[in-house]
Amino acid sequence: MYMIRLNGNKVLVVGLGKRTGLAACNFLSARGYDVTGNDVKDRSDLTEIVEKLNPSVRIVAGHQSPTILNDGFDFVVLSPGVPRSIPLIVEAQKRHIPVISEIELAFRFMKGYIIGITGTDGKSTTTALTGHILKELGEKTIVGGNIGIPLIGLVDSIDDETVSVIELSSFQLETIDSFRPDVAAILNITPDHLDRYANMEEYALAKMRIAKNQKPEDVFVYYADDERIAQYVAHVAATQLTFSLTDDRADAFLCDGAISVRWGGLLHRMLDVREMKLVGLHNALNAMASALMVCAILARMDRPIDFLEIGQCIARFSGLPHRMETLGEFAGRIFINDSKATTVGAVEMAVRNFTGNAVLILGGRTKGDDYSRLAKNLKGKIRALVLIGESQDEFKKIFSEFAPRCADSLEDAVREALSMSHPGDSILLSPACASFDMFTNYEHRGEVFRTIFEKLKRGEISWT
Ligand code: UMA
Repeated sequence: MYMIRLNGNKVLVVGLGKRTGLAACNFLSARGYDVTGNDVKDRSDLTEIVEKLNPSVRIVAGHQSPTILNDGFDFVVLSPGVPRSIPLIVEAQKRHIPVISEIELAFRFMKGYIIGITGTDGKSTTTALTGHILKELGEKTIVGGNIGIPLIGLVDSIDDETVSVIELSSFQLETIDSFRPDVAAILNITPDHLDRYANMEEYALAKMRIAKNQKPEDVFVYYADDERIAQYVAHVAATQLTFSLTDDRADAFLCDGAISVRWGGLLHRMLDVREMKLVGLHNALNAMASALMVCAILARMDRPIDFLEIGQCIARFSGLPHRMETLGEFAGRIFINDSKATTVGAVEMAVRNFTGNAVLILGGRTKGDDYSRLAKNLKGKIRALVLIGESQDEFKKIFSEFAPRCADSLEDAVREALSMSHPGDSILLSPACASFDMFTNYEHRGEVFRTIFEKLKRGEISWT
């Protein structure tokens, strides 16, 4: 396998975000590398990060001119939020300076076993669920990557027996080189990040990179009902395992309402989906993917597989915050926090079980998704629509048939939603957009929503 050599010790880390950039700089400088951190933001906007950086890290802030490279760097670590198309990175590539993601960097130092999970929707839940099962089975497990702590920040806690369960975004996969998971999964590929990718093919190919270094002894798990993934699997060298809602020839499927796995020539019933705390068919799919990944990694580790016990671990998993998270009831309305839903596909999934009894809070920073499709698919599902964020003008037109109301803040949006809803309805924050126009990230958006709900309950906010 061709592998970029990371010779030398002079490193440029591009993108000084709270997560990746900070962790990558500190990891490298602790190992004696000569590190420069760069960000397009001015230094005054990076105070919080600078305070946490190892003092030996040099900072170049406020611009991303290619001239930065004249300092002579041996390699570049690129944060996932920074596109490879910026002139600094284009120039680095022209000068044959290796450009890698923090995931690739971490991989060079990793031990133990690796499960890598990607997909447009459901990857955080599936990553957390897979980690939860392995932990409950008593395996030493870490969970991170695009969810929670960046992988580079976890490397020091990994040993030969650790299973690292890593959520991977397409952004992170763009600049892997030799990264090779023992078990990889692609859950689904639906339109997302089309502000970064020229088209769906480019986005899908970025996701497929998860399997590019896998060998036949590795395992690749994928959703057999997804036609887009099916187009690319012929090029995957790993042993392929499938999960499906419709095809009982898949390796995991629903058999009489039970998640069932074909393993070693036998069919094993794991659990009835009604035993799961996670609701919805999309979560049954996530659970099937997790079940296959757990079986595959246990087999790789020469551990026995107790199918019923894995089923019970799945049943006990109660999900993650900000993903169809029921906050509780106020004034007869159920508040649901689905702030993590930043794509059309995720919102379609969220409203699936509503029949006109939800008020949806939608909007934020758009990502080139097909919002007209969402407008069609919301029909009959929601009672009313409240728009937030910088997408308001665009969305007022696209969703005009719902006569949406606009709100300047999330608190105003909640007030509007309360006034448009009836007792028994749900108030659903499921924005279909990124949060960065109004919030630090989707977690922040979800926490603000939770705080508004709690203040309403305590009578600290009035809405009538
Ligand atoms: N920046 C530049 N130049 C640019 C663009 C950005 O310098 O052209 C700077 C920004 O000013 C900022 C920094 O880059 O200071 C931000 O870097 P980042 O966006 O990589 O942010 P991190 O905080 O390091 O978070 C990243 C992931 N962010 C993105 O991919 C956008 C986090 O995923 C991830 O959790 C974290 O690394 C740890 O691995 C978030 C996400 O939204 C949750 N992911 C997308 C998704 O899930 O769909 C891909």
